[in-house]
Amino acid sequence: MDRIALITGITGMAGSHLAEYLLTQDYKIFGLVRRSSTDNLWRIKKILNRIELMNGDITDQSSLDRAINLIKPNEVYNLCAQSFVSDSWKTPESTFDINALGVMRLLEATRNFGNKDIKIFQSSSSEQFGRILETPQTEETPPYPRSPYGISKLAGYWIVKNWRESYNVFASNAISFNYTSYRRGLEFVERKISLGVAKIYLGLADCIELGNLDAKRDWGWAEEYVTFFHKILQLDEPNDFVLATGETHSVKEFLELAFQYFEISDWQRYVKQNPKFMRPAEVDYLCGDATKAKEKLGFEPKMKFKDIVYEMCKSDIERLQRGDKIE
Ligand code: GDR
Repeated sequence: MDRIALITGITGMAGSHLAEYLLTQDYKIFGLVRRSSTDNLWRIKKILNRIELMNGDITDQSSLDRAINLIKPNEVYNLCAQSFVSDSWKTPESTFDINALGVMRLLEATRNFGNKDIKIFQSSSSEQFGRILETPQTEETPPYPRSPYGISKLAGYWIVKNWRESYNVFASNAISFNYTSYRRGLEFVERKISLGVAKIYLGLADCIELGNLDAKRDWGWAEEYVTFFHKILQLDEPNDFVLATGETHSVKEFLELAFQYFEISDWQRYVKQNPKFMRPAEVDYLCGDATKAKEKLGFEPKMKFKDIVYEMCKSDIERLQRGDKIE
């Protein structure tokens, strides 16, 4: 019999890639969507006829109870989030409501349903390490979040651990470092760069405005990472894993490579720094150590930094040249 997966955040980058992957593994897939995300279906357009969408909201306990009761999933992947760190200073309460209390509600919904065999995956974040206390960061590195977003994700992470220890449920975290793909939202720095530089190349823009170019991140590829979200739930025991490449690069290096892809050498003249894009508190440096995931899951990311930058640039120039709607 097919296994049943419920994905929250299915309209997002990670959710859409995970849904596609689980289809190849013969899952029946349900996606929980808010009414407002139904006009945001471009990432799952290709698979809409192979999945089922159900209205629900991570901030509404009764809608989660109803979804779990109706779907009776074997696996639940919680990928919905207010995922833009910058916005979390503007909407701290709703960020916490979605990213932290939402996790609690989902765990309670599966507990209320009463089936202990349901496995739950929580998408946690390297933002919990914030002002890092050691390098590289592992599952054991103490947290020091630097934004309302980081705090909310850290709370979600601990909610999973506590529900696991309190109720013996199968709930696991991936502490994913930045991962991206050609489906990345326009507000995130990788996509801002790939689209911005592609527009400069085509003469559609004369500059790109960014914030802090010195921030360093450990960038991986979303299509690879989501396959390990699935693997985490196939283990015999619930557990928490850092997913990271172990390589770190600055925003500036991302920019340099993007301009290199388009063979533009004097790139500095096209880049403006705008204080609007600086954050009240910054995460300066992240670099993950995924040894545990390597050992227990066979995690070995193949897409390297340059491949990632080039792939994103390629996708954006093709979209612009085809005249696609940019989203
Ligand atoms: P991040 O991603 O905060 O790491 O969280 P983001 O792409 O927003 O920022 C990365 C770094 O780039 C710097 N930066 C800019 N960022 C944006 N968005 N726009 C700019 O113009 C800009 N200029 C410089 C930022 O200051 C920052 O240092 C991502 C999200 O996907 C989270 O949901 C996820 O949990 C973490 O990664 C792991």
